Amino acid sequence: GHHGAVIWFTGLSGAGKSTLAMRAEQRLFQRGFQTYVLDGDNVRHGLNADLGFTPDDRTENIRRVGEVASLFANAGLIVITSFISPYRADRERVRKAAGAAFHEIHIKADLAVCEQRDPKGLYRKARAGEIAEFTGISAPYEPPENPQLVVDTSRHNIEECLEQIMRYVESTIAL
Ligand code: GGZ
Repeated sequence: GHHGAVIWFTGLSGAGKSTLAMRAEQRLFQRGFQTYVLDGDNVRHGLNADLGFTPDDRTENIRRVGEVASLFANAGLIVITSFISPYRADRERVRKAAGAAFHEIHIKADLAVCEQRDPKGLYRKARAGEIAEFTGISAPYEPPENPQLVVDTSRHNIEECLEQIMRYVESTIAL
């Protein structure tokens, strides 16, 4: 299909990836595009239920998500993926596989802001040593060097961030 694309969100836990993915999906759907969000909720409980959060497991998580996203994009969908995807090399591998249809969007927020939000209490648990290898606390996050778009959720509210994403998508993908 002509409109297939992979919109790849990357960012820390609590940065706002899932919220923005759902909101962008709604907007695109209203405009008549076929869209689908891949995130931990629909992938880590099923396809990737065998994977945890070791470096190797995260790499495999992202590899599989990239393959599925590419298939959906080839079928004409605008796929939005919402994973921390902390390793640059993993994201670059997906970019190479998906080609021109790949759009990397950094959903950016300072660690301190994410930790302050802590919507699921995971940062608190990570600080207490109850969760090992937690991204930003005891596991790395490698920010993108040349993302197609950076959306800073610590400086802009959700609506403004959504507008930035939609402006990018409408000017480059969903024309
Ligand atoms: C990071 C973790 C961890 C560890 C559980 N590190 O805020 P959330 O809860 O809903 O999103 C996080 C999600 C991250 O899964 P991803 O598939 O996006 O990660 S990756 O791309 O790195 O493979 C968080 C929760 O799972 N979570 N343990 N140790 N986030």
